Amino acid sequence: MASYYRPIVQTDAARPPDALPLAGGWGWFDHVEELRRDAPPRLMPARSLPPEIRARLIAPRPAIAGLTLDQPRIMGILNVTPDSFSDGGRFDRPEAALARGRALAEVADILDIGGESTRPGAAVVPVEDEIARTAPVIAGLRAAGVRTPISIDTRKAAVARAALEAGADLINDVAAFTFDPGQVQVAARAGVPVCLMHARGDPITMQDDPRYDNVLLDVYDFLAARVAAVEAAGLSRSQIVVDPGIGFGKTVAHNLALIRGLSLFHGLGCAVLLGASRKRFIGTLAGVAQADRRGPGSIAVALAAVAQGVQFLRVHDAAETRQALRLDMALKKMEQIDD
Ligand code: HH2
Repeated sequence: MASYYRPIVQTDAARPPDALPLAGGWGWFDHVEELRRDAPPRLMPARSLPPEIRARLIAPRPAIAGLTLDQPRIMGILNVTPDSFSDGGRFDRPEAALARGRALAEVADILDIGGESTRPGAAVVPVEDEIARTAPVIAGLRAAGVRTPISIDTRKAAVARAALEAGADLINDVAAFTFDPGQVQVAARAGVPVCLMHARGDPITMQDDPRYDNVLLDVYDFLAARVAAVEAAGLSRSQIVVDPGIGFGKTVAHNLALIRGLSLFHGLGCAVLLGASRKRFIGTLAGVAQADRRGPGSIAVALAAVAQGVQFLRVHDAAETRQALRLDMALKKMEQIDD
């Protein structure tokens, strides 16, 4: 049975001389947790890691869409939809979407624009409608002088193509390029970075009793296979972001297991993204029914992800997350303090 290695990430300034840097970022590790399907987890020193995994864990991640990954990056969500689970209908008129996009660009490192809700139970949006919702907003932001990188959140090649033509820089696909066979070619031809997210089933059925043998290892294996597939289609591993897909075919326990184990995904040699913002498990655990009141719980999860070296945080509350990150980075001695 295969072994998987999860670095035990630390950020303390007191660091042993043989500690290894994690992915060129703010974390380091000198121990890893060895995980197997047929045995209990075991702690082992990082010096005993297989060389290939060691190399993937420590290699600095190249910039993605111009963003260096030596610090956590905020991906601000702009849903141009009538029905997204927490902000549906708020920004689906072009003027509202543009105003929101310009405000978000002030605080987020990258904007993620989506025209199809993928909340549990959501139906597929026709391609023309999805293009009509997203491409004009991207073009409008560019025309207004917004230079912040833009990600298009879509499963569909035609939508991604129109978005890239309008000025988008990254394709974020919640189906990890399994929904539309043309999607990978759009990315390969344009040479843009991509985000591959794990989902179990499609949005209509994904929350119907999801089961895994071992959720952390199953999601890791899925992402490893998808990274290999898009690499084979011509994309470079250094331009792939991986995401365990919180809430996409997962129970509360599955989501928690994935968040606790996030640093495992650095072993894929890719930047890691987490999208937990305002999701249902936060409401369940915190007892908050209204999605737009789940900001504090979302920030708690975001900081837990940063503690595991996660490079991208996909969030609704970008300004609040930025504030929390500034403090977190200052406490980790990552921020220049001038006073
Ligand atoms: N979650 C949503 C949509 N896109 N992309 C990535 N990479 N990771 C995620 O976790 C993720 C995602 C769902 O959240 P939201 O966009 O707020 O809602 P909706 O799908 O209802 O528009």
